[in-house]
Amino acid sequence: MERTYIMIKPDGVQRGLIGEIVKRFESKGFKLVAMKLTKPSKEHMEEHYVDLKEKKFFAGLIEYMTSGPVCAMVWEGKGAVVTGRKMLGATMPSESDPGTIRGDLCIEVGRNICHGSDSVDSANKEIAHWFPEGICEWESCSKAWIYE
Ligand code: DAT
Ligand code: MG
Repeated sequence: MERTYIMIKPDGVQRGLIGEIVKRFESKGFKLVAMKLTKPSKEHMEEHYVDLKEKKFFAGLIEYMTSGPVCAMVWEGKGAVVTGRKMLGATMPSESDPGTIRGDLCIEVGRNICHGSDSVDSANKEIAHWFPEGICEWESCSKAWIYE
């Protein structure tokens, strides 16, 4: 089953939005298989966003992302990567549709409250980067009521 790395950024944690975001993924039918609150180091965060290191907003992005705890999660389910991105909404909150997490809950790109893997390949890399200890394998009793 596909897995995606979803992270609530420091602004989402500070604004008390962990429950709201977790609720959306749970209600959808995805299964939570890893979760922790952690304050990432600069090096750890730079590695996570290594593909953006040439961008002019990179330094500000790292400062923001290391300014407080993040809620790191792995969610599992059919199409979790693509659907997870749709649930987050567009990167720019001004372009995120109402009904999406960013569309409903934030205003600025530099405070867009959540991260989601953009491909299965990056999900696997991000899960290994954030959860080197591994994830929690478990069977959900609602599986037969979510999948046919
Ligand atoms: P996403 O988080 O939707 O995958 P991304 O990977 O292109 O988007 O960028 C990572 C984060 O960097 C994004 O969530 C917020 C920040 N960012 C992206 N574009 C930006 C910009 N033009 N100005 C400021 N911050 C930006
Ligand atoms: Mg991205």
